[in-house]
Amino acid sequence: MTRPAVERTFVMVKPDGVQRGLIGEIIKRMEQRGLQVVALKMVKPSVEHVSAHYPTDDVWIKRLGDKGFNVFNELGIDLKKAMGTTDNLEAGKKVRQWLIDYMTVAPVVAMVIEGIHARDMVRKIVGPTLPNKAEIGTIRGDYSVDSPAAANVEKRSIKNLVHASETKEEAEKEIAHWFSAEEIHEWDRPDHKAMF
Ligand code: IDP
Ligand code: MG
Repeated sequence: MTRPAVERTFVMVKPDGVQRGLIGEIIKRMEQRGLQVVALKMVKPSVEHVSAHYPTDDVWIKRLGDKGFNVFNELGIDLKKAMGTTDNLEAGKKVRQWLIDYMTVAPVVAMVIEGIHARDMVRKIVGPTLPNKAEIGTIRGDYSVDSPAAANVEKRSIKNLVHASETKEEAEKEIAHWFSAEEIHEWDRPDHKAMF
């Protein structure tokens, strides 16, 4: 952690990734890019733990509502019919609850990933939130197909295999939420000396 470009980020294989046997594939894609696992564990999280993992502020919840609203607007689907509301905060609250239900059905694999620009690198490897819009070559683009149009009408979260922190603040909060300092390891990958 001595070089300024080296960052840590929090990554989690979600229950669908675990249930589909994709733990190894997901970790492989980060390791092959030159990122390093510095903490790792399988956990069956409680509702309370998952609820505290996701932000509770209105800005974040509205953004969650908007992700589905944008898709419904694109498809010309009536927001009231699809989500029961035209208010992005109300819609976001519903999605947040579905997300907590999804994240607690099976174990997850939580990890801390370290490396050059680790947050951005991991988000690129994972791909954007909506699997139907994720590019081929990303984890979500190669292994998932879900969309708000499919998920929201069934009152469930989008299944997109992986969670990855979006900002520095999110990464710091999430690492501390899932790992103690003793569970995070300082170690060197000798091959990285040939990479950067
Ligand atoms: P991210 O996982 O790409 O960072 P966020 O916007 O932080 O995406 O949303 C958290 C999670 O909420 C997503 O990964 C997805 O599982 C779920 N989600 C987001 N938008 C919707 C939606 O419109 N319907 C159902 N689930 C959603
Ligand atoms: Mg997010």
